[in-house]
Amino acid sequence: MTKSRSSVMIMAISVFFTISIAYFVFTDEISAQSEEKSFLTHSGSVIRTSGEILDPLYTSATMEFDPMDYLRNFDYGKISTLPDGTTLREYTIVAEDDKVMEISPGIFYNVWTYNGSVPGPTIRATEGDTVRINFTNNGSKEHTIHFHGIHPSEMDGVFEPVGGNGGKFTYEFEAGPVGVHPYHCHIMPLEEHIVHGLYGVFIVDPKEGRASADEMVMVLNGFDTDFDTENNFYAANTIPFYYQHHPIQINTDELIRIYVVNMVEFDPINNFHLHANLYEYYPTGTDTIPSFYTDMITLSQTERGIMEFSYQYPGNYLFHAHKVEFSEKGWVGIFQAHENKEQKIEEVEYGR
Ligand SMILES: [Cu+2]
Repeated sequence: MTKSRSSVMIMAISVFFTISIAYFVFTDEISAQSEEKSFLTHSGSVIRTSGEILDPLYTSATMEFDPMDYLRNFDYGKISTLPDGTTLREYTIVAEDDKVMEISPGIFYNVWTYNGSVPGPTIRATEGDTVRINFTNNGSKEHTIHFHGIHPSEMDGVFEPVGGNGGKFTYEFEAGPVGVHPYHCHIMPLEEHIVHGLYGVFIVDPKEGRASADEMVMVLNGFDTDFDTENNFYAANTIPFYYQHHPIQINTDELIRIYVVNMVEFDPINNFHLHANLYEYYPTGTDTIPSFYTDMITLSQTERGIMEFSYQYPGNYLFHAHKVEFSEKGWVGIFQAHENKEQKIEEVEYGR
């Protein structure tokens, strides 16, 4: 009787201690997980986090980006014909500066976006078309869109800051010259507005078109996630290593055309090396005759051009920055070439 009573007592005490320990352990863990902290970014925005600076809580402002979707996505605008018979292309671009994107697993960064994306949409028009951009700034700061190309001063997106919280401006100009051009915000401090993601690509096609090809856009970009004016990550199209883990599918004997734009800040140069092949290179895409036949180009800030090539043999082919630091921090990808017996490559020429 005494023995069983003491057993019950021991059991009761054990249960009490187990519950107490569990209470302290779990409540501690629960409070650690649910504890939210505010983090002030150098851009002045406040991000709520679960305690780790690089681990903000997902919110409605968390943005998703699909580099495979971006790669071959061109925005030709809403097309209509003007009274003089020329083509009008209208685009809507909305700027925001409160989005958070997981640019690498566990690395969250406050991105500033055109149409909710970094880079913004690839605007595409034909030489001589009227381009009309209906711009709304839904950010908290002033922003603009500065297009590279030829246009009147007041359409340059420099001296007409567009106020936040719904400010509007209509950019209108004739598309030209033929080529591939960047567009980006031009509010000071410029570096801050660009590196957060306010940039995109503007393609002007020649009236006679180009030879049919599998066309892609690659924006070479980087992210300074610890705000020390040095990039921590590099990429072709925003997400480090994306095209290495998700190779770009292409066909052999098919012309590949890449519109490449270097938007990396802080580092004076970037470059593009293609494996087991060479490409025709048209700097800025303005000429109809390629300037180089090479496997390596070097690009400074906003330098860009058009690359054309095809693969003869099926297989996996790397492309990457030959500045090894950049490729080791994400600027690397793979083309996976598949046998293509039906479609033979066509000569690249204009006027067809
Ligand atoms: Cu801006």
